[in-house]
Amino acid sequence: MKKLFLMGRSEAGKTSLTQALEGRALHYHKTQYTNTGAGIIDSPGEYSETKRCGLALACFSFEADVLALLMAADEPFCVFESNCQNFANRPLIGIITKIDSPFANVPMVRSWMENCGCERIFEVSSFTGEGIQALREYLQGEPLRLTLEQAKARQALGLTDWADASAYGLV
Ligand SMILES: Nc1nc2c(ncn2[C@@H]2O[C@H](COP(=O)(O)OP(=O)(O)O)[C@@H](O)[C@H]2O)c(=O)[nH]1
Ligand SMILES: [Mg+2]
Repeated sequence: MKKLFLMGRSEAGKTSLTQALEGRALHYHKTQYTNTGAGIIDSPGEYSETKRCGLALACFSFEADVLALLMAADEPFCVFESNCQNFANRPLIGIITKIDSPFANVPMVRSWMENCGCERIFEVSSFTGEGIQALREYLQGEPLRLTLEQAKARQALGLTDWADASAYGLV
């Protein structure tokens, strides 16, 4: 099982998604500090919204196997910069939450996530349960471990470290 780190602005749906992935009933709880459980690290939105706190996200990321940017499908703007996968040395995925919202604009949020460098994008609703199983399946199994040489070979091809490079003869 891969350990997942959730980051995103307040109200993006991180804590609800944690509860949904863990099979718990949803209840609102303001996240006051970074919580770590067996499989998920949930951070307060302020870390993603405040420049001075943003560095802490990089520190927390070292405790996880997969990093996720969370954005609600009805968010009006994106707080993450382009190519922000550069701060990470773990796979970075995007999770679009609240796809059940009547104000959802999934293609727009998807384009923000692609711009951020997310290598996979999941669409979920913690309310209806849609997409949760696909995310659980992705988290199954052991995390991919790369050697320095494997990472450098991918970088030489202009690929992200975690890209599936089998088409280039790399394992
Ligand atoms: N419509 C909808 N609302 C959601 C969903 N997930 C969370 N919310 C609501 O969004 C608000 C913020 O959720 P929360 O999980 O606390 O966000 P966090 O600040 O990122 O941890 C709460 O009022 C939730 O009930 C969802 O899948 N669909
Ligand atoms: Mg929270």
